[in-house]
Amino acid sequence: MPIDPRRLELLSALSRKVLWLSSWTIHHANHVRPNVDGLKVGGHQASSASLATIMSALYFSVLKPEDRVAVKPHASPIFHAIQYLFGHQTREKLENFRGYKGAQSYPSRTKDADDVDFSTGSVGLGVAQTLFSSLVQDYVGAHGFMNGRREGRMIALVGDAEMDEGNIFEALLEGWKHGLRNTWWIVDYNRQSLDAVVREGLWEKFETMFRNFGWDVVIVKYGRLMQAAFAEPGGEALRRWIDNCPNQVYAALCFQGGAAFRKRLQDEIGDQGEVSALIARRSDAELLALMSNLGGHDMASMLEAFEAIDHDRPVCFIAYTVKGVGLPFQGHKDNHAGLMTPAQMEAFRAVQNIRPGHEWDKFEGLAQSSSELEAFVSRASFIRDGRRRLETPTVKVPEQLAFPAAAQMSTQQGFGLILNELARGDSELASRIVTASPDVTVSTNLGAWVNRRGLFAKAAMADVFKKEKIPSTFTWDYSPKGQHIELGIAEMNLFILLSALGLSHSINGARLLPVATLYDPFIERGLDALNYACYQDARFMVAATPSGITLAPEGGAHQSIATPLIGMAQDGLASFEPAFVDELATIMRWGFEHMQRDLDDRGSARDGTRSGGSVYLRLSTRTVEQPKRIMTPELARDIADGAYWLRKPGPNAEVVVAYTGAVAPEAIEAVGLLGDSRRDIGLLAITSADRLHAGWTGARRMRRERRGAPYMSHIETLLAPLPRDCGIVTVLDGHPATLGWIGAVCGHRMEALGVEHFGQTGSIDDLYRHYGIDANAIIDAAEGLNPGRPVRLRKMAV
Ligand SMILES: Cc1ncc(C[n+]2csc(CCOP(=O)(O)OP(=O)(O)O)c2C)c(N)n1
Ligand SMILES: [Mg+2]
Repeated sequence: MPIDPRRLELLSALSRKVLWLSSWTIHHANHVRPNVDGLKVGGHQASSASLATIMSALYFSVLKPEDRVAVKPHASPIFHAIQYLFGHQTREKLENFRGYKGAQSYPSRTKDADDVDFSTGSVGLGVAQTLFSSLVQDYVGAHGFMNGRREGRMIALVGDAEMDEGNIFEALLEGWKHGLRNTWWIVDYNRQSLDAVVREGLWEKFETMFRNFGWDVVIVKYGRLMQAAFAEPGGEALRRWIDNCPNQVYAALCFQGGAAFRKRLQDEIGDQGEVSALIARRSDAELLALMSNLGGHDMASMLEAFEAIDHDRPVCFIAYTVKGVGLPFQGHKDNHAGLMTPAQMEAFRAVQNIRPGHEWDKFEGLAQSSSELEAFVSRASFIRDGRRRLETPTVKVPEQLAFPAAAQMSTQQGFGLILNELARGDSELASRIVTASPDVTVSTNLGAWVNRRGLFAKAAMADVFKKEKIPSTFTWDYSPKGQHIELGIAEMNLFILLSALGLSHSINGARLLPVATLYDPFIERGLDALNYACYQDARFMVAATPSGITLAPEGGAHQSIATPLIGMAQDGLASFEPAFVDELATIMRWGFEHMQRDLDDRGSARDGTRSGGSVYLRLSTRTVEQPKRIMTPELARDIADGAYWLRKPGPNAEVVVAYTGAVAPEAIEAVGLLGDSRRDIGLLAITSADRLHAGWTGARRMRRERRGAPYMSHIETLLAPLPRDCGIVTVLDGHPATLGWIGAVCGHRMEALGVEHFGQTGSIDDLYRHYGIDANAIIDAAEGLNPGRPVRLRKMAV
């Protein structure tokens, strides 16, 4: 269907306006707003210009309210400008672009006020997030959670150099396995990266690769001006020249301008009658307009490309563009951080007809009437349903999570048992849990849950082994009602999937409670994706197991040391390392509520800790004797807050041993042996170094801010009664710095034991002795801190 010329004209005008506003935003940040740092805001102007037409086409015309978009990080000024025209972004925040509480340099779900769908910034992640969000939408639909909401398309605006990020390819594979639909990736093929011009012929690689994965590929290379010129006599020769022109040369000529293009064309094509006449008919300015009229800058071509899609298969659009188009540094290989000088800005202002003092007027300088433009913008279907964050009621969490008690268990085993109990029941909580694992479902004890709840796939697929009656512990049945998403090994995919699942309450209006497993050391493999998931406030629970050197016989390569510190340092992630299964059940119960709690910047009234977020459980395969006790509400609260006395010290305490996780038996044994020679010893069970530390720093901050207020953190309350000369020995199977701060809480001398090197294999006893976290090492440390009567009995080597 031909495109209505009026619509085309209005959209083209808006795209010019958006380019002006984004340029002015950046100019303002550099030259108008007092800039005390003298720092220049770069990296946006040229990248943004690339996408002005495409994004205007999308937001003002093509997008539906149910669509969700990940915008290329450096196109953020264009995004903010579009939102400004919709009335969803303020002039004040644009004037304060990149400033304190101003519009963000990269679109941010949590920090921007203008309805960002997905945070981007670390290139590659936003792209893959759209793919996983589409899978999550399918999951939500298959489980009947759509609530009448229409299916949306998940759309990524992708930089061509962004395609170098490996996580995009990992995601493509997963998308193919899961029958991806409703996903559009629009590659801004400006053939430039940050440093330079990209390799020749990349588009061919993209094309074959996407087709290979079952995607539709649409190449939008020539704009309308070009197409008209190709139809003129001699046009074919011009097209051949354009097709054969190397990226570097084309970019350089775009920068140099019409006269340079003319000279180059004359030199290379020579005097060939018709094509020479075609070129000669155009002024330098017209020739430059023609040569930079690539598909991605041509409103009609982009609208046609988008509107021609009549299926829900995934589509990759490769849109040819010029980086910085329309600006003085267009095509220059150094333009990534390019800024217009004040003089260039004045020239640009003149071309755009912007009167001084009217820079922020919405439709200033456009030939079309403001009221018509305003009406057109307000009719955009994108904004039809209002703001885009959906509200979702929380899912009730039972008072306690049950598990069959046993005298000896590991936390990993307990995790499997707790989920198995949930899977047996019919609670609402269980119906909203989605599990996921990157090919370690069975080895992380998720098997029992999967046996009961099944694997998710859009089409049912029976377990052949079961059908053939071949005995197997695990049933591998896929169906649309399944509640486990099995992924390939790539951990990046796991965390991006968690990010998508964990935003479902806001994106799809359907609350899901994602629970994932992976091996603890491989957290580092997916760390950036984990960080981004937290940054955009996705909510999930991740059980990382096995961990530390405790997995001794498994081999040195899988041991993890740094993960407790990652857990502490990662914003938005509450980390726990329980020793016993009743602690784990308490933490998971707390976690399911924490995952659903709204973020409150003020934090908890006691110590300022965050009110909601995701949860990281660092678990172990070590079988440990379990305490027999009743989980009182006080104990449950202490476990969630991070610590409790397993043996409460008296008023004359000489030594306290504080441990975390799988080394509980060593700590208990050391305290027993120390007890022979000392009267007053304490044993502190630390379930979360992270929450303890956050509470401690939070309470100090609150006391400073509100002088005299009686804010006390949990760890201060626990340690305050200890005499000043009491020594504290901390121990964990992880980096000693995790607990190494505890002496500073009330000024106690301390010794922090932990693991600083890894890679050795052996039995748990061998390795604990080797790395100095066994009972004897704890005793040695205690004696070093507080010399008293020496301990007579030592743990004997076995
Ligand atoms: C993971 C990551 N590495 C590096 C960067 C720094 N960086 C920002 S933009 C960019 C180049 C982007 O090129 P392209 O995707 O082609 O976008 P263009 O600027 O050409 O539009 C780089 C390397 C980043 N943001 N994220
Ligand atoms: Mg590029």
